[in-house]
Amino acid sequence: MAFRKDFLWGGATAANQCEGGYDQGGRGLANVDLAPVGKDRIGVITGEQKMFDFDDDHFYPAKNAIDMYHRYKEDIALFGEMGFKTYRLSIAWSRIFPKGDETEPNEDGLKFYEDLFKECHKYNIEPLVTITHFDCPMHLVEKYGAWRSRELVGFYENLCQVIFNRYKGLVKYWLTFNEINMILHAPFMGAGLYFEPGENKEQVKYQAAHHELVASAIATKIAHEVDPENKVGCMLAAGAYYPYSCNPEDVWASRKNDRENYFFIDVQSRGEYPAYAIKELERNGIEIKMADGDAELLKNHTVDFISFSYYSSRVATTDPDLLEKTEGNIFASIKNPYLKASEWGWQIDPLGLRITLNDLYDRYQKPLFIVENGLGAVDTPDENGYVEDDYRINYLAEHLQAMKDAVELDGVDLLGYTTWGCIDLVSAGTGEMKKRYGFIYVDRDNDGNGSLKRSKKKSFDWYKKVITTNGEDLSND
Ligand code: P53
Repeated sequence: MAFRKDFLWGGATAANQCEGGYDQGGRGLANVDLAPVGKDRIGVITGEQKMFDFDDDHFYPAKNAIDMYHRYKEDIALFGEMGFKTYRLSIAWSRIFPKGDETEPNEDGLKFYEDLFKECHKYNIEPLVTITHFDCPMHLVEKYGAWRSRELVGFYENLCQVIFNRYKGLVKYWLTFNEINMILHAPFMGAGLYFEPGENKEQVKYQAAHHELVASAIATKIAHEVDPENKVGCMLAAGAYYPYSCNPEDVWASRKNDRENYFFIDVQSRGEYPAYAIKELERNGIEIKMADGDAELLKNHTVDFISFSYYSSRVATTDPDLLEKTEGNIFASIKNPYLKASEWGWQIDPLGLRITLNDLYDRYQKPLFIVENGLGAVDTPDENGYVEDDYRINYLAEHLQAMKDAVELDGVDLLGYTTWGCIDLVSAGTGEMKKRYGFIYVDRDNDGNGSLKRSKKKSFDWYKKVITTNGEDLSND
């Protein structure tokens, strides 16, 4: 058998993309609530366009999302029916601390997740909890400039103290920051960073990243103190870069691009700034202010495992004629002529998953966890809400085969696999509902219309079989 007996099969979601209930239970407003659908989304999530409150000209899909806030019991029952061993979800920071800088947490918010975790355990589902999946309370954005301020480290520490203590015995797998490298690509969505005109963005981003890295080390420290059973992981938006050609310039370009992302994990896993990053920051005139004790924190509290999302590989070149960008993804990459792409232009590369698993395992020698993978596609349900999503089954089966090869043939140590958006939810990149990843269809459209009714797709039973056979049977019949 390729996979360990206790392999953690499951699915993944994020609070702001599924919960809704944005003003319920005392929840405060967060950056992620303020990303509208449509042409202004990119400006907002990249921190170029200021959107600190709702206005009447935009539709904000995260406000209500798929209303999991009220429907989580039904949804978790369906995950249980599929045989999930784990369910990855995130805590909305502003449910626990509505403003972010309070000393006392909001009991309603704490209770909500406690009930939710208990519901998971009813079905023997182990929660895998992302402490922050892109969200930052708006009060922290407005008063402190979000992660650019050192004070965020302390507020995040408070959050961790509270949740580790409260959920002791209910949760043991934690991720500190979702796709921590997203801060470089979508700084407002990823870290609440909005830039004033003329600001040195690189300086701001890397200082904020330093604060997150220190906060991540502190979280790891506290998690281990509160419960030695706790396992803490970092989380990378992964996908190896390929050189477009064997021109050494292209090879070098791909290495440099990989390092831009690995930088974060190098710190979280090896415990110090890597030499190449120190040099590069210096060359670019970026100065990171470190507080006393930061180096020790980073060194002494590295992560237990490495988790990552994988949707696609990427391509790098220095040839300006080839710089025709792929669409639909904020990770710019040129087109790979050997690959097909999804309806949103994301290139499909199962072998790239095996390559990425090997790269990460070679580099860190720690257990890995694939916490996002999947196909965003347009689904057409019949009158009962049933979708024959063979395209999704094929995508997943090919990626699972590649993952199996990495474990069986290459010896990669893999803890588990959670598909992205196991139930249809709001897209982070585009804000659309139409870009669906789920085994469970949700009746809602891009404008927020629909009954929110849940129904099983063809892939629902397929994934159930995959889990029952511990990944031995990937066939679609
Ligand atoms: P969507 C790209 C753009 C935005 C978020 O993305 C991304 C990525 C891919 O690396 O990251 C993750 O919804 C993220 C999820 C997100 C998922 O990719 O644009 O952790 O929140 O939904 C898929 O199709």
